[in-house]
Amino acid sequence: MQMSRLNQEGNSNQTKNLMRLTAISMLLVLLLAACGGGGGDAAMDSESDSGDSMPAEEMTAMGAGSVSGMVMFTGEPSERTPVRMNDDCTDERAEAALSEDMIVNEGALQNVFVYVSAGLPEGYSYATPADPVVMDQEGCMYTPRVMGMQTGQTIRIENSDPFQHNVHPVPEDNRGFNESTPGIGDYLEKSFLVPEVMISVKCDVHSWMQAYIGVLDHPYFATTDASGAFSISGLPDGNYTVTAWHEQLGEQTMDVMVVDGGMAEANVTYQ
Ligand SMILES: [Cu+2]
Repeated sequence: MQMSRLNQEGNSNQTKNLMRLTAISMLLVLLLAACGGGGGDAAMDSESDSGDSMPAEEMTAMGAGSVSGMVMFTGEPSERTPVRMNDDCTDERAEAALSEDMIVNEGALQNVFVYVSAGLPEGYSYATPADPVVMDQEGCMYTPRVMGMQTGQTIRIENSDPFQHNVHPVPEDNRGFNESTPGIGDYLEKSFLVPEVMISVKCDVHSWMQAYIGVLDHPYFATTDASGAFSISGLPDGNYTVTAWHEQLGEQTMDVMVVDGGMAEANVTYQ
């Protein structure tokens, strides 16, 4: 009698745990889908449900302020040219890829990595996001080409192509690697432990493949979109140096002041 009650309780606890796990998994799947996180199989860590909770001393460095702006290019942009690929790759694509080292849309410069490079309050550390950042290899190009992540955060490098890519970052301060993603659905999960802007990523099979990853020990970074816009939020009040990095046009810095949790505007012009 007692045994069977214990068993029942055990079973119902198991059922509860199972339901909880299922709910968490479903939430993660929804979140991933909402972020447009591409295909691949969903081998996920179901314990990463507490991504938003941070220890108190890390919370205090977060603020309500932001730095937003536009990055423009005033020169004559060179025309984007079709990327020459091998047959495997062209067969995989609906249309030819265009070069991405300089993407200018009506004067707005895309793929500029913008980050806070000085001025953050000292003595704080910033929680490492539980969610990975995702980079895909699709049609023999990296998506995104330019991205940021935090030290210790996981980067999940997916392969959406039915053939091999190898992933070969060449950092100076971090540990590099050179590993294969043999086919569609394969992925690597890696992290970088030291701040480094930028880490160049290449594929030794397809020489034109190129990506850049900015690694920082704080969350205050962004990449300009097709309209040249960026926004860095969650900043405490203070005076900051913001640096903009572009793979062809180099770096620019500017000073901004965040007051009363408001928005500081920081526009960058490359000539
Ligand atoms: Cu490749």
